[in-house]
Amino acid sequence: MLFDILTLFPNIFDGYLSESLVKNAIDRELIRVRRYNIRDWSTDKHHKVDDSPYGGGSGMVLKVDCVVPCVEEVRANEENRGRLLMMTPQGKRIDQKFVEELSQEQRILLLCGRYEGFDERVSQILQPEEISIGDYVLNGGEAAAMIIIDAVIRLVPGVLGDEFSSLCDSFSTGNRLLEGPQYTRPRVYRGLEVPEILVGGNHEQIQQWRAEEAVKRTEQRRPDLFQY
Ligand code: 6GU
Repeated sequence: MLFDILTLFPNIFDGYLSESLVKNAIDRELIRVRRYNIRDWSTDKHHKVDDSPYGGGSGMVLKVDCVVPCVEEVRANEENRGRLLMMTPQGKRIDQKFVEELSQEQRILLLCGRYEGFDERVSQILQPEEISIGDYVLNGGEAAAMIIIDAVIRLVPGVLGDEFSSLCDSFSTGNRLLEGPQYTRPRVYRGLEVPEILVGGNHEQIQQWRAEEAVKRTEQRRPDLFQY
């Protein structure tokens, strides 16, 4: 799976891409992540990428004549044109179902904005899928792009050690429950004991207990997910 990130701040991703599961997935060539600096497509002698809005108002708007050529060139550098996602708080709010859908793609392009947003003609010309990660405003789309990559690669075969574990994720297709409590050693800490049933070794009973705890927790914390 190939991710192309188009951003004004490619270095924001350095830490994320160089640690843990993501690094491992890249090293094992299960995913590829390429970054492009939108500024490299500025034709202006000062490498300007934004300008003040027509009609006045605060903030700066990303210039259509940088963003469109950037996306078009990056898109054309592979046979597969990929799925173009524009990060914006005005987009469709994504969920696990959308993430599952993305995990089936060969190529995903993540267009990250900064400042007050993109010139409207970027959307008119490129017709990206505009997506949001929730009802709050970020300074830029970069954090959202990392969240999307993070959620999607869990579902790419081989990325997690245990294929089963992403199938059991809360919010996945076929699972509308939060997970119940988990414990590891020590068995007693500050007087708090691990539930007896988990150390008893009866796997049927343990499964049963976990299923009940998952239901309880979902009822308590996310009644909106819970359907009887
Ligand atoms: Cl995807 N981008 C920005 N800039 N803000 C957001 C967002 C995305 N999702 C929620 N807020």
